[in-house]
Amino acid sequence: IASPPAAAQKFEPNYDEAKVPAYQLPDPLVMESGDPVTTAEQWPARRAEIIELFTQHVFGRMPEHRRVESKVVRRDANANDGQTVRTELSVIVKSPQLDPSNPGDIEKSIEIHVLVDVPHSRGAANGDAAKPAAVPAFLGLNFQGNHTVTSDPNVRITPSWVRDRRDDSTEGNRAVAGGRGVAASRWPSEMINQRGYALITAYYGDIDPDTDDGFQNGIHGLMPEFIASLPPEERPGSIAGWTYGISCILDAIEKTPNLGIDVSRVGVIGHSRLGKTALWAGAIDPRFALVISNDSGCGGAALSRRAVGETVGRINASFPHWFCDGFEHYNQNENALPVDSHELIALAAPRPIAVGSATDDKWADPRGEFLAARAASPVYELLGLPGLLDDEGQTPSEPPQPDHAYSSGAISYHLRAGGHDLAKEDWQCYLDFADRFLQQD
Ligand code: GTR
Repeated sequence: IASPPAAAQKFEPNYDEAKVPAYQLPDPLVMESGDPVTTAEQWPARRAEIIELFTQHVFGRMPEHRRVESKVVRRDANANDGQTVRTELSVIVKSPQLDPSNPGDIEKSIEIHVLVDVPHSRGAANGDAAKPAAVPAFLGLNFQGNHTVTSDPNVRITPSWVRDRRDDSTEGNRAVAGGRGVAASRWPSEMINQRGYALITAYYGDIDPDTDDGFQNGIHGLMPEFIASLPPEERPGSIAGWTYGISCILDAIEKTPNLGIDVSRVGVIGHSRLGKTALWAGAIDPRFALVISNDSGCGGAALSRRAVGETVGRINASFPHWFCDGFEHYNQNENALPVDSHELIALAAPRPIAVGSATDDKWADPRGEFLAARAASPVYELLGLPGLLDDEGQTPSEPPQPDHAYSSGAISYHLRAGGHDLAKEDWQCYLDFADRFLQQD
């Protein structure tokens, strides 16, 4: 079902709770066959079903296989005034499958540049003979290039396509030096390092350009045969592509010696469309020890069935390349969707997950994100862990007050006062939550 073009559609977002349609959420603890899931042993089979449903109906399918090479291109042991060991990696992602019987098959590759900031005093990357213990890390894609997360003049400027921002940070669709540091507030690497964590970040456009290019470029361009072999509705969108890239980055981190990162303690984080991406990455890549969704909204942590703010129909009209075409069946038809966002959150179980919203970010439906986080709790409880708990250790009936987190369970939810952003206050919540699970001392 194709939606009318965005311009032809007059969209009035609903923000009135009284007008939220009646809905029933799919039960994460009932198999597609109707059989209930009552023991922890039965969860993996249900989990696999939910992953398959999100693959077919929301994000599309990517290959299981990845081929990744990684090389250190720069190391600076004195970044952030000596507090940080900064490493830049060149990560080459190759076509996942070549047909050896077809000599015409040409191997293609893309390059993702990865910035790795490890606290100087902690990581093995400082070359300390005593080899201090490797640190846990946060891995997140950024929106404008690694050179925008820090004012360090040595960080490479991405040569990939960027959105023309019509300011000093871009010239047409090219990133330029004027953008250095413009996104630093979203990536407070000094603060993250001071708390004993590394930061791993890469530009999402190095993986797949955020334009509707018919999937000729970026990661999809590496695998035309694979994509052509899929049912058209399951062809992967950009979110699936960015997610695949995130797993490739973790492969590269695993392969690179002496980075000073403990790969068994890496959390995946993302904001907005990259928050949707972080949720899906955490769901399908079990190596992530923590999952963080910041203001991810529609197609992310917000319940689609509420249709508050941005809706499935609206997001598919504005961003037709983000999801698979199968998702369009649910335009103005959210109740027919066989999954909803509480199940995307529950796919992290038993690993901890944090969902962050902001009071003024109504478009992303903060209340819908809270309700989804809460509705993921039964899966955690089945696995013997507390889900979302309020300050009294009870299931909360209402979201927390602004600038307060409900974070004593394995699901954390906080509501920052302010607008759509990944702010220092959000990081403080995520760092506090991560301390409970990822720090060993
Ligand atoms: C908006 C979009 C949201 C969110 C946001 C972002 O335009 O409607 O779903 O993803 O972009 O990524 O900043």
